[in-house]
Amino acid sequence: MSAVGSNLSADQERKLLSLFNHVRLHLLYKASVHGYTHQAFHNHCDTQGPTILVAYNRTGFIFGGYISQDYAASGRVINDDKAFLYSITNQREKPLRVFSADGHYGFTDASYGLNMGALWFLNNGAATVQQLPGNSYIFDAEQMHGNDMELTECEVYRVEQRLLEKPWRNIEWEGFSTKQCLMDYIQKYKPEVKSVVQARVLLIGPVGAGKSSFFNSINSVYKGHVTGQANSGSAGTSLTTQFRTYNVKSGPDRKALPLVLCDTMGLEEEPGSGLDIDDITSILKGHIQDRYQFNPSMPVQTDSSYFCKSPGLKDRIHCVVYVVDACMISLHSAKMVDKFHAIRRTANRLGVSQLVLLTKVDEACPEVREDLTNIYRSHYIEKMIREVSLCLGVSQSCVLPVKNYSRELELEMNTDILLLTAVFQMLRYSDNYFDDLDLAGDQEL
Ligand SMILES: Nc1nc2c(ncn2[C@@H]2O[C@H](COP(=O)(O)OP(=O)(O)OP(=O)(O)O)[C@@H](O)[C@H]2O)c(=O)[nH]1
Ligand SMILES: [Mg+2]
Repeated sequence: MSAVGSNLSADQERKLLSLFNHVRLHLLYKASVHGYTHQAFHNHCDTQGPTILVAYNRTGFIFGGYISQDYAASGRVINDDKAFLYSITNQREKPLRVFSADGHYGFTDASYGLNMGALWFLNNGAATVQQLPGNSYIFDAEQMHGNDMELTECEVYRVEQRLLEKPWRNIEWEGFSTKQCLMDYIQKYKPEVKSVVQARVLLIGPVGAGKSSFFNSINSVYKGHVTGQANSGSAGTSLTTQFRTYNVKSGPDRKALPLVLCDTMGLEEEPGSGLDIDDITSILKGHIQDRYQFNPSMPVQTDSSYFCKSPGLKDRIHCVVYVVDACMISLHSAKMVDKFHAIRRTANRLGVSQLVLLTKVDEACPEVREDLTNIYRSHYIEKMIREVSLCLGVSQSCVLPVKNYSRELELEMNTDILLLTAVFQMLRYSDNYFDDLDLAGDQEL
């Protein structure tokens, strides 16, 4: 909703939404704020696509019209077979809905307010509705508005589809065969450099973004049930305080995958708290070893027993993954964004490939929570991917949405497919790093 507040109660909104499939409402115009005038109405409502007008009266009815075409003050009769008049009251659970009698007429798009034949809203620049019974829409006036034509408020909302007609990124949701193909690819993956047997992927992100949960989720997929080796949960500050390099074991012989997931302490805005930028540089270069205890007020010292003085190529980070909570993107402060940029500059300088993992997509979008295969049809997730790519300065193809396991006990096929697709991309991006190496240099490592 915009800054101007809606008058709809939760129950009225629920009933209004029940007239549609998977939509959300965006308030465009509110008569008590913008004025009961034609100009104000058209200034706010023209060329907005599908809209619904919501009129309120003292008798407790909310009623109005939905049109799927633009307002444009064209003076023309608009055919719109999706248009309807409706009415909602506390007394009825189901809204009343009336389509035009001829099945074609929608509304007359004139320079005054909404004219739907039988009902004209804001026609005379006043808080009243005019009625021409039987004109295109046929209804009982008592049922429509309780014969109360005086309005206490009038709002217009843009009706936004939550789901795109077609997914914008292709993913095979074929179930077992897709999951097996991805698992096999990951298991058989070999870095293109002979001194390296495992791609080393670093997970970095704000506190609580889902870094440890991502490792747990991948580990769960290969274990066959949901498990939680890495501590995950919610605390004011980062729950993870050590640098951890996790192997994922697979198959009956529990052989380690050619992948190491490196978990870190969460980033925090304030200097001297959370993961330190100097520590990130040391991790990227391969200096910091498993179980190093981060100290936010001081970076790793070269005399620490966890400091590796001459790391090999296998110890360096081959792909950095920024882990970002899909519900928090617009809430990140400028300080946090600056931290991301500083890390990106270091990773760029060291030639490390970078990806973004967008977590908690189930919390961010109800349609995705209901069915994960809606992920690339969700308007909201698509918008978040655009926002995060702009904010971090990466291309949208680098952003991988996932749902981590958080409250489930058993695996779920589509969750696994999305998680494994993310790992697949991490290995491909690690290959970019190896491709870019000076192989003569690799001989020494
Ligand atoms: N619904 C949902 N919850 C998630 C998801 N990922 C993580 N969580 C929950 O978010 C909380 C934080 O997750 P963690 O994995 O501990 O986050 P972290 O990034 O490791 O956090 P720190 O180590 O504290 O920096 C936990 O309660 C998780 O269960 C997700 O994709 N969906
Ligand atoms: Mg953690």
